[in-house]
Amino acid sequence: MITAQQRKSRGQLCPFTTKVQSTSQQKKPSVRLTPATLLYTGKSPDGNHLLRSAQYLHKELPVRVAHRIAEFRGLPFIVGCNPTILHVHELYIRAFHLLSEFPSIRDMDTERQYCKMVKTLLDDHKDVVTHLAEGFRECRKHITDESLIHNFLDRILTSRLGIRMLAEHHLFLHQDKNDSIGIIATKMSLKKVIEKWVSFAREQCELRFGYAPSVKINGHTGATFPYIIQPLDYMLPELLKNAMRATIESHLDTPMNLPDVVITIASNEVDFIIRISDRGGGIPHSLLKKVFQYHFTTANDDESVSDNGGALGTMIEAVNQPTAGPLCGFGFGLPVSKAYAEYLGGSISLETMQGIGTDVYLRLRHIDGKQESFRI
Ligand code: ADP
Ligand code: K
Ligand code: MG
Repeated sequence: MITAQQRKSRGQLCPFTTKVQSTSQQKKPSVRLTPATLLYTGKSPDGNHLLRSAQYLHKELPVRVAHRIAEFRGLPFIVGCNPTILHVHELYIRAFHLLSEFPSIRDMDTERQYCKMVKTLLDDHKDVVTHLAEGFRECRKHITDESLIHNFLDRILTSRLGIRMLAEHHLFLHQDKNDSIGIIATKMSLKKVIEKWVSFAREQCELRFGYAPSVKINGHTGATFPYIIQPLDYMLPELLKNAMRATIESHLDTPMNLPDVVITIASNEVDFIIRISDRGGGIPHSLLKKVFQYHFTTANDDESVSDNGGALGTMIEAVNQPTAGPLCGFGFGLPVSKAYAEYLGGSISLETMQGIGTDVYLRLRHIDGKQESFRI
């Protein structure tokens, strides 16, 4: 048994002795697809498209997981030793073994086995975001270079989003639906997706306070277009929750007279924009620079982390989400949403009027637009 101290003195960065034959995979570049490729790889009645899709995943997933393992190994020793982070690192190593040792997929029987394994892996990894949030919260005090944690989290979380979208796309290809191809909703109504999360966020507020701000949606409310709903299912509740919480907290003395949260939708040939405007008092000058930092939060502990279902925290554990987990008050809402938006070729920007309220702009590229959107 080698102690952590001994490993440290041997100059190992990370407390791992498990051998992973991932070096060759770590050198391989990942093959990222455009959503258009996912959309237009034709369906064939003999299921040949399923075989080709599974073969792509079979080659691609181990490469992506190997890249993440390399990043875990590059973490400072003190961080890599954190038991929660170590646990996630181990999950990735296990996933790497399962994925890379799976036999070549040449028939539908093997393909079915492969799907089963991928489904189990998705499930095993569902709490990874929460674990990373917890792990880094415990050990970030030892790290002087803030950007090290920020960049690591940006990369692992967006890579995870990509892996999950690809895996779910393949699994969903098995379903025969009129309004979707794999993970792509071919006629997504943006307003409907927003409304789903508005009701959810309002319900959570009502559970906690007994009331919630009303929401108005205007602009291109009739817009429908092909898009991938999963990342919206993460970003929208986070942004709505922030707007509602600010609205409630800045009007504690007039709960029956809350200003509306106003959402404006715009859709054009290149992208679509969602603006969420609240009159929640704005973000103080002194905090503005920090809100996009991982772990920065003004939620106090009793209303957040300890209260997993709390309206003020992240509500996502209540629904089956790709990033499910009690992230309440972890201060992950804005930074993760921003990382996702940028991964999807878009952006999140924030304009605040101190003393009045905040406008958040979520801008995303169309996947069937005039310009290339992004690669998954
Ligand atoms: P959390 O919601 O867990 O605190 P976020 O990253 O979502 O983490 O937000 C970080 C902080 O930014 C919040 O705690 C809050 O202080 C501030 N904030 C975010 N959105 C708004 C908003 N619309 N109005 C006022 N403050 C906001
Ligand atoms: K934050
Ligand atoms: Mg939040």
